[in-house]
Order: sequence, then structure tokens, then C-alpha cells
Amino acid sequence: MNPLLERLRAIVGAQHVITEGDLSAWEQDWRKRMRGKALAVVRPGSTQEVAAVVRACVEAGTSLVPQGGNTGMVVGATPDESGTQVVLSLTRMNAIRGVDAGNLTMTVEAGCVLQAVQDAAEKAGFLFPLSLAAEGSCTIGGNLATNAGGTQVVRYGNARELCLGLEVVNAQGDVWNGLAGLRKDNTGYDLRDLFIGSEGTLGVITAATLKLYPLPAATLTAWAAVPSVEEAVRLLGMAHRELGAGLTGFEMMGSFALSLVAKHFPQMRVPFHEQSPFCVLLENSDHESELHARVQFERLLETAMEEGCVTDAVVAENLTQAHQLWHIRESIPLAQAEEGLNIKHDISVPVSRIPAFCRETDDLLRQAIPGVRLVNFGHLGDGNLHYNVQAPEGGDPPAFLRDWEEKVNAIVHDSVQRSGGSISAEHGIGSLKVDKLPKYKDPAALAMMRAIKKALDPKNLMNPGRVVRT
Ligand code: FAD
Ligand code: 2HG
Ligand code: ZN
Repeated sequence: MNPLLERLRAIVGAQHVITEGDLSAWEQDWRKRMRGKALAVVRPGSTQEVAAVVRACVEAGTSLVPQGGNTGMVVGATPDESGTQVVLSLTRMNAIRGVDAGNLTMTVEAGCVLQAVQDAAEKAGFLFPLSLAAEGSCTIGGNLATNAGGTQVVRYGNARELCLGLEVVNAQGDVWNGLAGLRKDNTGYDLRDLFIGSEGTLGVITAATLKLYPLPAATLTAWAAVPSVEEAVRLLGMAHRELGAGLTGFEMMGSFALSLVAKHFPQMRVPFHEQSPFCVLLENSDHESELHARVQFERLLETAMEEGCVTDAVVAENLTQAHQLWHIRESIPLAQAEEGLNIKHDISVPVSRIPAFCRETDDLLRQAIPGVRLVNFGHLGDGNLHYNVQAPEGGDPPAFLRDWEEKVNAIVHDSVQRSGGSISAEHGIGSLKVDKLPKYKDPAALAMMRAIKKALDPKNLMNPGRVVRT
């Protein structure tokens, strides 16, 4: 009998300490890059239970891997292969604690699925704008732990900017209640911003107070064919000028990325991808009326066509058409997964440097790997591209990864560094990029990160080996 498991059963109930049966939902990451082995999956139902679980694990010297929806892209939420780690799954903690309409905030538990948070906000007459393709299964705790981005960042910012406060169980098992919902608080270091993006390495997020926004009167979506990345960036500038704060989405998709959607999901009709090297999905959210939004949008697209940065465009006639267009964009990661294992990048560079970055890096990769297939898409409005790389046609994806992943990473990340960018704009470091940080992160910044990790988690029991090695 393992005394730690007995203690955990006493804290959360025996049925919530899972040690037998098929644990693949918790032990295998979404991209199928790694399969770990857990000592147990523990599913607490309250903050006090999380705190007691952390204390029990610390006393036993057992490390914890916090997990939400397990949709992360960098192998950060799954246990290692030792069979000694506890996966702390937050999914039972899924209560909406309350909406404060006057303060434009809502407080939710960490295990709430993002879509449930969006729905609860809408039911209360508000918008919670964080939006990503995994929203049906990722959790708000995971979104905050990774500082997720998604498709509305160009207007509303990423998860960090949508959060006013956190409740956290720290690595000693103490509860910090930071849920006051204040828009201004200068009483020292910003612990909220420290835990956001820390990927479970400093403590466990158990609840959050989130910002709410008014629902727009109308949201319109357009799909435009653009002749090059340069013209897509020019269109972005025009969209900012013409739509102002109405510009809530600006996604660019390369024709090869779209061809994978057409190939693997033939029921979807993908506009323009056969005749244009890039397409852009634009969203205009308007607080006046649908007519106002449509007039603005049509004026923008007409000017863009006159100036040659758009060659063809459609504006969705209704919500169903708008959803269909967004669905195409959001299906790219799934279509890529269907095509086989691949190399992902979630890089950012200043928007103005994106065209040169793509030109140079495309050339370098094509020279290094004849026939390489570039899956370039993403959040151009934020300077953040998923600059992904798929094996040449007919190649063996696992062999391609084995032989090429490190070299491809080096080509792309060196190019990002020369462009003054970041090797991770969205998905975080997890395990997959932990060895890359020393090369690309400012040394003084990395030293401070290590010092923070040592100070807050001196026994290195919170998601060890992820983000920084101590
Ligand atoms: P998990 O995968 O369970 O965990 C992610 C990390 O957070 C791990 O390090 C884990 O230890 C830690 N963690 C989880 N919960 C907690 C907690 N309560 N306290 C402390 N640490 C915790 N990401 C984007 O940024 N933008 C996108 O557009 C986007 N699109 C995606 C589309 C698809 C189809 C998929 C599969 C993923 C996408 N992602 C995207 C990646 C992923 O969905 C996000 O990183 C998401 O925020 C992870 O949430 P999760 O609940 O699944 O977290
Ligand atoms: C997206 O923007 C996600 O769709 C996933 O961040 C990106 O699959 C990817 O590379
Ligand atoms: Zn993304």
C-alpha cells in the first residue's frame, strides 16, 4: 500500500484518485508527441482539496503536473515516463462563481471549459472574447497557465490581458486569494502576471476573475484572397485604419495549409485557395449596427482591391456562413494532424518584418529540404504565425521528425532571432522547447526566471523540467 495514495484518497475521495485502467486521456499529449506514466491522476473538487493534495505531495517529495483540458501543444501537461508523478486534473473544479455586472467581471474556477465561460458570459449579456479552436475542451486554468492567444488578440489581447485576478495554491500548499477584481493595484510585485504563463511550474491556478466586454451589435466576417504576405500586411494596416477597434480578427492562411483542410475535410468548401497563395480571414465587430459594419467592410475591401492587395473577397451573408469560414480556419491544426506528425512553430516577429522573415526562412528551408511542405498560417494581426513544417509528399513523418526536427527548429528560430522575434508567442515552452530557451532567451532574463522558480518552488515539485531547468 502506498501511503501517499491512501492520503490522497482520504482528501479527494477514492473514486477521484485514478491509478488503473486506460489513463491515456491524461498521459498522452494532444499531438501524440509523448506518452508518460502517472503514479495517479488526482481530481480535486475544491481549492481546499487542491491545497491538501499539494501539501501531501510535498511531504512525500512527489512532483505534480497540473492539467486542464490537455490540449497544450508543447507537452507541458502530461507526466514524464517515471511513473512517480501525480497528474493534478482540475476538470472537476468547473463552477462559475459569479458575475459582477457593475464591475464587468466574472469569477470562474480553473477547470471551467473555455466554451462554458464564453456561454456563461453571453447568458449574462456580455462577451468574454478569448477564442481558440480548442475552446470546446481547453480550460480557463490552462489558458491562463499558458497565456493563450487565439483569434481575438488583435482587439482584446491574450489571456493575460483578460484576467484581473487569480486564486492560486502555491508550491507550499498555501492559498493566495487574489480575486478582488481590481483594475488598478500597485501594492508591489504583480503576482498575477507571474503565475499567468508559468505553465504549472510555480503553483496551481484554482480560480480567476476575468474581464467582460459588451456584446457587439453585429459581427461580420470576410474572406479575402491576397497575392503575397507583403500585401496581407498592407491589408492589415488598411483594416486598422478603416475599422479601428472594430477589427477583432485578422488571420492569414497559406494555400498549402488550406489545401490540407480541403483534402482531409472534403465536405468543406474552401474559397480561393486554388487560385491565391494566401487568404485572409477578417472580422469586424460593430457597436452600431449590421448595416454600418457591412458598409465599412465593403469600403475596406473595395479600396484594397483597387490598390491590388486583395484579388477577390466574400463577406459572409449570415452567421452560418461566418461560422463556416471560421471553421475552415480552425480546422487547419486537425487537417495537419491528419496529414501526419509535423514540426510546429508559434513564432512572433514585429508585423512589419513578417514579409522579410517569411521570404528568408521559406528559402532556407527549401534549400535545406527539397520538397518540404510549409504550412504557414496564423494570427498575422498579432505578428504571430504558425510557421509549421510538414514532411515532403510521400515522406515518412516519424522519420522526418527524427532526422529534421532539430535542424528545422534551428533554421526557424535563428531566423526569428535575427528578426527580433520570440520563439513562442502562444503555446509556451513545456518540454518541447525547454532546451531551446538558453539559446534564445536573454541570459539575464533566464537567470531571473530560474531564481523565481527556486524561490517559489525550492523543492522543484511543480511540473519539474518544464519551462526552466533549475
Ligand atoms: P493543458 O494542456 O491541460 O495544460 C497546458 C499547461 O498549463 C501545462 O503546462 C499545465 O501543467 C498547465 N496548467 C493547466 N491547468 C493549470 C492550472 N489550473 N494551474 C496551473 N497550471 C495549469 N493555444 C493558443 O494560445 N492559441 C490558439 O489559437 C490555440 N489553438 C489551438 C487549437 C487546437 C486544435 C489545439 C488542440 C490547441 C490549441 N492551442 C492554442 C493550444 C492549447 O489549447 C492552449 O495552450 C490552451 O490554453 C491549453 O489549455 P488546457 O486546459 O488544455 O491546458
Ligand atoms: C491555432 O492558431 C493554434 O490554430 C494551433 O494555435 C496552431 O496547430 C498549430 O500549429
Ligand atoms: Zn494559434
